[in-house]
Amino acid sequence: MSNRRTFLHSSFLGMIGLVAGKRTMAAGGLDGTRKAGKPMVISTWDFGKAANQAAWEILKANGKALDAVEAGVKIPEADPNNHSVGYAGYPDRDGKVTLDACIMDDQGNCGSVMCLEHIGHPISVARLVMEKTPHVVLVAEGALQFALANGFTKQNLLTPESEKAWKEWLKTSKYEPVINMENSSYDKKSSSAYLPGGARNHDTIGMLALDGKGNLSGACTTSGMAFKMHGRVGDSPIIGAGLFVDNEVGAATSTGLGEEVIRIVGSHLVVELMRQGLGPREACKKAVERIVKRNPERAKGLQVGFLALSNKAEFGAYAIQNGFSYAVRSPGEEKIYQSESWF
Ligand code: SD4
Repeated sequence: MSNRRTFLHSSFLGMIGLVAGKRTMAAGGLDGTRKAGKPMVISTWDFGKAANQAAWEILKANGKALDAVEAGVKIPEADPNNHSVGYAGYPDRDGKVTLDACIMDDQGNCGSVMCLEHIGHPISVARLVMEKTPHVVLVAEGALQFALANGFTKQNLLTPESEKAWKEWLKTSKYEPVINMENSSYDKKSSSAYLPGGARNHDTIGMLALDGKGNLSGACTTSGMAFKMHGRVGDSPIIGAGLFVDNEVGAATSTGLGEEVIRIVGSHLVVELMRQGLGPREACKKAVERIVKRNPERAKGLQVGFLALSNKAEFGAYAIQNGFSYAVRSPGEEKIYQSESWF
């Protein structure tokens, strides 16, 4: 009897999911579903496309979602044209490049590094924290010491271009997030045109993957908000805020102004809303609503975007402002979607 009830309940939720999926597809292809059993990977912003490709190489060879997300986000981490992740990330106000990253697998294992300097692939250090220590988080000097002890080598992450941007910023030292800085700063030569006297809201890559065995994993890595206070940590390396994975339900990640995401423990909220039966897009929208409702006037000047993937390969996103994009790679698709937004 109880099995039957469970079956009826899940069938009903499944139907809601299908109907919701169809409705949003019809409304402009902003949300979608894929057949379970087929791998897929999604990630934040336009540059997610190149990252997805690296993850896809692993997924299509029947590899694990965990390996796929690590390999995927290493692409923007090493990209000198990406000023919001890894090498060439914009520094903090003291001129130091400090990186944040976390990773989570289908078993609920997770690892994180915060405020890590001199190491170009913080995501791989986060994975080692997960696999080799009894802890979840290592920060700053301790994280660096752990990385060096495990074979990583020190690297200068501040490129001449990022240094120039920082020096330009020092002339005014304004500290305000810039909406959708992630896409506007990507692959553009740094110049005063991109430094209009304000500190900028960096970008982040958040990546979620479902492998052929139906297991989920996620990774999130960033240099954080440009020209932040030294020691500032955003949502990205915080499990539950910038990333959350629950193999029973789905996974979520976030980008944008991390302080707002931390306040609502955003990615965990999205996954829990999915557990209650909302589709990924609807769950992301509810999380956005939580931020907007707190202060609707202030929300007009903020950007936060959520991206989610269910264990049935349904995906969706929602942002406060127009302009948040995400990249999808699956057996039949390689595409950049524009997220719907509150404003
Ligand atoms: C942070 N969420 O450090 C990151 C930055 C980001 O788009 O994602 N910007 O707050």
